[in-house]
Amino acid sequence: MQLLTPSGQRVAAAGPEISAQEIEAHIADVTSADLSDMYADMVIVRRLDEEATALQRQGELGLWAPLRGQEAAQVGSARALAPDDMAFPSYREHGVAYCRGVDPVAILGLFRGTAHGGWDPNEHGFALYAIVVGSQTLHATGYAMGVSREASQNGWRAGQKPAAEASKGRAVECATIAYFGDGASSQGDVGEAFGWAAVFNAPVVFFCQNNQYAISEPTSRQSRVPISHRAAGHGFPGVRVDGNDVLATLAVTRWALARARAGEGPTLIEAVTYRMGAHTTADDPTRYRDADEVARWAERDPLARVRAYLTAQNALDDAAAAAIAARADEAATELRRRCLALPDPEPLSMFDHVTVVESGHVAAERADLADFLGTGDDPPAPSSTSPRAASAHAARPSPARPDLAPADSAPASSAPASSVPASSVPRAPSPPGSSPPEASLAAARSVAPPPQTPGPEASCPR
Ligand SMILES: Cc1ncc(C[n+]2csc(CCOP(=O)(O)OP(=O)(O)O)c2C)c(N)n1
Ligand SMILES: [Mg+2]
Repeated sequence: MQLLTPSGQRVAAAGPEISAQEIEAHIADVTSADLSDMYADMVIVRRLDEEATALQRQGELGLWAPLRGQEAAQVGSARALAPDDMAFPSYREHGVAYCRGVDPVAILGLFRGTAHGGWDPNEHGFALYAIVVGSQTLHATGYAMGVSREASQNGWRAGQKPAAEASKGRAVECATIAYFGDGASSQGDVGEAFGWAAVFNAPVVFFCQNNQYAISEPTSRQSRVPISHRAAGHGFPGVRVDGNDVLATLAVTRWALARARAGEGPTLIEAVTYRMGAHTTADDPTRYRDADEVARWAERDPLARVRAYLTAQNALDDAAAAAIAARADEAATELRRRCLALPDPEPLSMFDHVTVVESGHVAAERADLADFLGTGDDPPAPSSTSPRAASAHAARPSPARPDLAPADSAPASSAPASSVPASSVPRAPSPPGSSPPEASLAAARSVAPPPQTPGPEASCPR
């Protein structure tokens, strides 16, 4: 389904699941000014993405997953969300994050290694990034099932109408959306999420950005049919939309979210788009795809068509476009400044929020790192003579920033002896139910000795 052609022509669209009338009804309120705002979002998001890529190339981020080419799929779908809706992203949804009000520097902290999460999912209706491909579709389905249950327990909410057929489920106040990729569609988790969402009529939208690749694997290696067709086998609608068309993406996502809110259950949207850049900055796409293919997709650029349409409508002139570009540059400069100012965390703090009650193997890893940093029980050997430290350091590339240098050479990384003495490192959690989590955590921290010899848990793969 497409509403804006690559050259910026406004066309009508309909599909087997949605009539043209229905689609138009979902965007009847969208003015040229609204579309211009979405264009600005896309320009800014692309510019921030470029800045993050540059920061990675300069050694300031460990990795970056560029979104270039997917701006319309992300901005169009995110702008369809209501504030109370909940989005479950993968690791490339920087445009959705931007629209949900997540501070871009919080995302950079994740890729710089200064944060494990970076934002409060409840505050933004935007869960933490999921690196385990496809896992977030299960989280989203579970969340949506919880929303349904809450609605059932509380009865109909004010302002909500029951679904036309009561058997189809209850109306809910907030809908859930799960973002995933074409590659993720082959994961068992995603199939399970589809199955559960279908039979429990969960108010969830599965939003697949088919960007044509899962790292180097083309979509043809994931499915013999369009990914949207998979929904039929589960008993819910699947829609294929031009993911480089922000207006069509907005319309289709609004339609699917409305179905969810009305108690009509899940929808699968396949947004057909293209990852213009590398999978991540650790990838070289020239090894597996032709320049011709990239050039063909560049002609379908999601920003260019909106600009062409708005220009033809006299809703965006060169001066207004230049002002948007200047805003984007300012945002990028500010992002860089704040990224470089992010404080390095105390190294052992990485273990603090893994679980409520620390498990034995996390405790062992904590002790191991404390030992490595010279804060353990054993008197720290001079780093220069420590074979483990020496080999670890030899294996690490020289950091671009002196303050990220290995522990023995960087005061900022050398944890003070008082930070977490190894003698207070917990070994194993208290039995479940023996005490409230906080109490058992405190008890575990103060009582349990560190493992003296690595047990089976301590030898888990790193
Ligand atoms: C369960 C799991 N398997 C493998 C990986 C390694 N991996 C990271 S990204 C990726 C490709 C995912 O492709 P796709 O779902 O199309 O998303 P895209 O990166 O294109 O946005 C893979 C296989 C992982 N992170 N998690
Ligand atoms: Mg992909």
